[in-house]
Amino acid sequence: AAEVRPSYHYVVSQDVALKSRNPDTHKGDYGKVLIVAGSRSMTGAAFMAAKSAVKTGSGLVRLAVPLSIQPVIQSALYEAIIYGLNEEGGVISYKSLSQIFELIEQSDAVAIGPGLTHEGEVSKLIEDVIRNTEKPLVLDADALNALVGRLEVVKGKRVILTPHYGEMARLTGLKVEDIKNNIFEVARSFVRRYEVTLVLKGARTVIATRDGSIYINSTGNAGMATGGSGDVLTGMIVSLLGQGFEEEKAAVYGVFYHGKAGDVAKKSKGEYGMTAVDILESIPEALSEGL
Ligand code: NPW
Ligand code: AMP
Ligand code: MG
Repeated sequence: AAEVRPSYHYVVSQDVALKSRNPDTHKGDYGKVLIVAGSRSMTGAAFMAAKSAVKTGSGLVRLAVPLSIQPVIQSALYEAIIYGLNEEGGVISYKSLSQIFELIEQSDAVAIGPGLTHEGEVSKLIEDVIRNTEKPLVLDADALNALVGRLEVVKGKRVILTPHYGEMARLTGLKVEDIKNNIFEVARSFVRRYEVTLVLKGARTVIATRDGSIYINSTGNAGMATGGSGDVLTGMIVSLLGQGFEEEKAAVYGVFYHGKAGDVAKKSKGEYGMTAVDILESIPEALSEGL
């Protein structure tokens, strides 16, 4: 095949303008998303991803977590429907596969990974979920760890991968330094090989799309270097996918507004004190500017 000429786009607010909602509308028009996340020690990752999807405008968010943590999430998150999955020791088990598929059937888009851990059967479970669905997927955190050495399963699927440099190093076998020094080339050759949408997260997040384009984000700040920040992004991107945005757009818009929410949070909390929850609480203001 002929080499696709690379094109670079620096993403600014005019590129990602949102339209106000059609007044004659109902929640069914804004997508049903499923988030599979969490484990006993990482309930927060599941909470933050799901709450972020709610705040990004999904019609309905379903969150599937290990059964034993369902009550604690339920008491903190009212807007989502929380499902308890088969588990062992606070980590989802392979037996949850059929439960997950039942939920996937009812969903427009699915995110998998935040806080799942890579213990026990998690990796095999995630691989089989990916293998057997055609729904648009966001794969983050432990779903990325599950893919190490078996990336072929995502090839050509409707998948967005959201690694930070550490996760990207694991996925590719490259060193973090080599990724940092060749961000565009690494991202583009990854996408060429696996035919997915790649969100390579960092201080300047870069999105590489199937058509050979590179999008460079312009929002965000160093206060976002805090635990849970990426889990918020995952919830935002899956929400946009569920609302009907194509993968490329969901990734580019999601990254832009995630950074913008971080910039809103910084105004009142500052770079030191702002938290991932502050970022998600700032999503509404970030999304509503200009509307
Ligand atoms: P170092 O040591 O910093 O130099 P991991 P994780 C390296 C959940 N969370 N950005 C880094 O190198 C997530 O959802 C739950 C980041 C280190 O060796 C996951 O399921 C929370 N890392 C799980 O925790 C809140 C970089 O990569 C390794 C890097 C683990 O996710 C927190 C870190 O990666 C968290 O979100 C870069 N630019 N460059 C909760 N409250 O429930 C190099 N690294 O081991 O995958 O750890 O990202 O924290
Ligand atoms: P994670 O490591 O998965 O929690 O993801 C961290 C998120 O915070 C990603 O979306 C990064 O792009 C963002 N982030 C981390 N550090 C910075 C920074 N220095 N400037 C802007 N964004 C950042
Ligand atoms: Mg992360």
